[in-house]
Amino acid sequence: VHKFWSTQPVPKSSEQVTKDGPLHPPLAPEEIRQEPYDLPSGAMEWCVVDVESADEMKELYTLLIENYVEDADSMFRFNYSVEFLTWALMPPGYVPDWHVGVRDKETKQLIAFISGVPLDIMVRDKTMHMAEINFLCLHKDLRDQRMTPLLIKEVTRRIHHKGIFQAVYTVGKLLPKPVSTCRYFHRSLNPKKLMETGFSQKLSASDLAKLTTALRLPPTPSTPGLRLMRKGDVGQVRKLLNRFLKNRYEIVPVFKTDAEILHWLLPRDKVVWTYVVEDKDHPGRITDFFSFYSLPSTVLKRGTRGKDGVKKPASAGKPQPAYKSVNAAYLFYYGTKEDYEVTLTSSEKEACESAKKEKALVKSKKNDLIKERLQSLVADALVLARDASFDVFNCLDMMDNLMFTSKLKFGPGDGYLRYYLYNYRARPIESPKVGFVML
Ligand code: EN5
Repeated sequence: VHKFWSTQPVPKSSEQVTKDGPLHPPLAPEEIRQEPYDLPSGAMEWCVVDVESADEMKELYTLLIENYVEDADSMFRFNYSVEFLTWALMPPGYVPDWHVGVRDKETKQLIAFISGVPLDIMVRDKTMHMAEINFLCLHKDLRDQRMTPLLIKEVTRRIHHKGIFQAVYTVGKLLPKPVSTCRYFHRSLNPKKLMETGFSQKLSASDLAKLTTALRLPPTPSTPGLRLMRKGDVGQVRKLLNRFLKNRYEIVPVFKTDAEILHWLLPRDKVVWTYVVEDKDHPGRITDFFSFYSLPSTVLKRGTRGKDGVKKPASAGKPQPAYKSVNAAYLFYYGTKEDYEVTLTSSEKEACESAKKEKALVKSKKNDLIKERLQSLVADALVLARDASFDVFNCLDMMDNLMFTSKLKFGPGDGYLRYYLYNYRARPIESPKVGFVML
């Protein structure tokens, strides 16, 4: 059933993984193929997409806006901006050679792409150098020609040449075999536009008015000391984030240098927003931060789902919408100091019969404080995203996100994101234990 994946170092779909470890050991240099794989037709050639060239980035942008990921009903397609792609593909230590393209020999048109970028990932206290694979895209006219296996094998070959034998990737679809499955959650900021584009359910005028009221957000953020992140915060944010991730989750990136934090989190115009909370009692001390990034989706066709959820012909209803895209903010990393002071009242202490029970109570109270803190931080993120003209705020059910989703009126979407590891078998990870966000 999986002509390609059955040849690759990934667990079988039927396999019950009970022990973590690589499927094969590092390869010796002579075991790694020297030449690029042959393309299926002489009319195509491999190329490197130069991320420093504005023209080539525009070509990549165009390939993706026309051919990249869509939702299950083909109503929306991701529309990554050039600035976003530049950010995603140029982290510290990036390898130009891992930005693999395929061109039509004759016209030089870019017809396929796959990328890798290096990063360190920790899976349950084992830290590994890996490649993060993203933006696999094949022109719609070239589908079903067994090109995808070639793109994957070619980028793998180039990664092997740098002495890296593990990779991480996310896909909406089910393949052999996810280490984790996350679900998308959405929080409407502009319910009328979401409804008119078919992103959310059609409502009557009165139901829409009620919903708009229910979703109203405060005029300004509520957290004292909240401000945009600056360069001087990088060191503290790195410490805070690495500690927060490592303490709480089972698959996390490890930010080895300040340069990586600067790259991934320092605010970038129209790409990524990061806010920190500066402690009023200790000026300069950062206690929390959160970030979100911008990823619009092109509206492909009008919403065809009626109130009853039944699909109607595309021609039914009102005229074509005035909207070309939905502006979505996606929650990125966040962190908070976990050293919350918890003291039990004497009556609470009496109610605990053992030291063990007391410890458990302290732990659950700390957890309640973290939960309240995350609720206020993400509530502020919603306000800031609304003010930056986003229509919807998205996240997955990963990390501690379920601590704030219902309170802040997020609802589950129809999309899932599966996490995969290449050449590393790992016991399944529940979505709240995933601490790694992929763009
Ligand atoms: C890259 N490594 O399916 C691979 N999006 O829910 C990336 N649904 O936007 C793979 N279908 O639920 C990415 N509205 C896989 C995801 C691909 C994109 C995708 C889903 C995620 C999505 C929307 C629109 C559905 C349109 C019909 C959705 C409901 C919104 C509603 C708002 C209010 C609260 C309840 C939910």
